[in-house]
Amino acid sequence: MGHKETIYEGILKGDMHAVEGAAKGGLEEGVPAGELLNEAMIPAMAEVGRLFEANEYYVPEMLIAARAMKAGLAILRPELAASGVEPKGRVVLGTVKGDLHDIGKNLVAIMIEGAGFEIIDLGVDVSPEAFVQAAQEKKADAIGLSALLTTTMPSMKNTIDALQEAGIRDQVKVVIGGAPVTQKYADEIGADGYGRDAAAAANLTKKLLGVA
Ligand code: B1M
Repeated sequence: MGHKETIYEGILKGDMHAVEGAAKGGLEEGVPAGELLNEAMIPAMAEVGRLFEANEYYVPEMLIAARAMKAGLAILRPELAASGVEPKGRVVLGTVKGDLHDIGKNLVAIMIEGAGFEIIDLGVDVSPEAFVQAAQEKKADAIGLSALLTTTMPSMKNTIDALQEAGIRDQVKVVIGGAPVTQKYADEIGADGYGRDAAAAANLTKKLLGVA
């Protein structure tokens, strides 16, 4: 089995050691990190989602698959993000309050880092106040909000409102995304843009911050 197949199968089985080993092996053999990500990791996670929706996987299977994916991402991260130049701007990123999903957010972080920005990753379950505080302290150029649950999407609007109240809304661009999020929702809550996936989020950040 090749490295990509091992990564794919390893994520489905939740075998983090297999995924780590294959990610390292692939890189050592010169397989581009983006190829390992786009052709093995992301499709594997999509399959996990399909199996969950078909009631073939339950939360424990999802959890160990997610852990395996994160282990693989940790190996790819330096390769994906290697830019070696001064950051083009600072982006505060997090999954909104009440939401613990971070796989997509971590991918967005990697892609935005890869586009040359510094990422300040606040993790998951981030309150509007914490986003505002980080934006002020780090002098962020943009804020990225991720939500995977329809029930946590309103926290995106709450965060934009909190930025407004703190008087810094016009100093930061707000990019939102996550499976249930749409451009329509972004328009409704006054976000600056919506990224369908991690690559779109990185392109949008570049565009909004005027980076070629
Ligand atoms: Co959860 N979960 N989960 N889950 N989970 C979903 C999201 C769900 C759709 C599954 C389902 O029912 N079909 C469903 C949400 C339903 C809804 O609200 N409409 C759901 C549910 C219900 C739940 C729980 C409530 C389950 C329970 O406990 N009964 C619970 C909630 C916990 C909480 O957050 N408070 C829960 C828990 C979990 C786990 C912890 C077990 C695990 C998360 C582990 C982790 O993240 N560390 C998990 C997982 C893995 C999933 C699924 C299977 C996969 C999510 C994922 O990682 N996808 C998911 C089903 C699915 O999506 N089909 C599901 C892969 C990832 C690469 O894609 O995150 O969409 P995604 O990110 C993409 C884009 O959306 C976009 O770019 C990314 C990369 O291309 N993107 C952005 C994301 N953020 C962005 C930000 C941007 C721009 C683009 O700008 C800043």
